[in-house]
Amino acid sequence: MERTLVLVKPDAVQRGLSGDIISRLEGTGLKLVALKMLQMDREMAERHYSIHRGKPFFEGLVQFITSSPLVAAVFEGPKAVEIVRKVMGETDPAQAAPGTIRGDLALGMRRNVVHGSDSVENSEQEISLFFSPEEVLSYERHGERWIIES
Ligand code: IDP
Ligand code: MG
Repeated sequence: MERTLVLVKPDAVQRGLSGDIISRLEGTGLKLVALKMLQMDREMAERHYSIHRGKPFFEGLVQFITSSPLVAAVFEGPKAVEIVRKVMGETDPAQAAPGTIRGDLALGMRRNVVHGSDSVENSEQEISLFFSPEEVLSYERHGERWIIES
């Protein structure tokens, strides 16, 4: 089953929006299979955002993401990557549709409250940076057949 990494970024934790963001994603029917709070260090941030190394916003991004604790989560389900990206909205909150997390809760490009993996290939690598295999749980959910079509 497809899995994706979600980060509730430091701005959202500081603003008390962690529960709202996790709740919006749970509401889709995707299954929450891992959750923790941590503060990223520079090495971890540079690894997580390695594809952006050399871009003008890279340094500011690393400083921001390491500035305060964040919440990391893994969601699982069919098309998990695509669905989380859709609920998050566009990277620039000014372009993000109303009803999306960024459209409703953010104003600025850097302080855009949430991260979600952008592809299935990247998601597995991103998950392994934040969680050991034992921390990503496998469990039966009550009422699964009302959520996932067979
Ligand atoms: P994504 O988070 O929607 O996948 P990416 O292009 O992967 O967007 O960029 C990673 C993060 O870097 C964004 O979420 C945002 O916080 C930050 N970022 C991207 N572009 C800019 C920019 O032009 N200025 C400032 N920050 C940016
Ligand atoms: Mg990205």
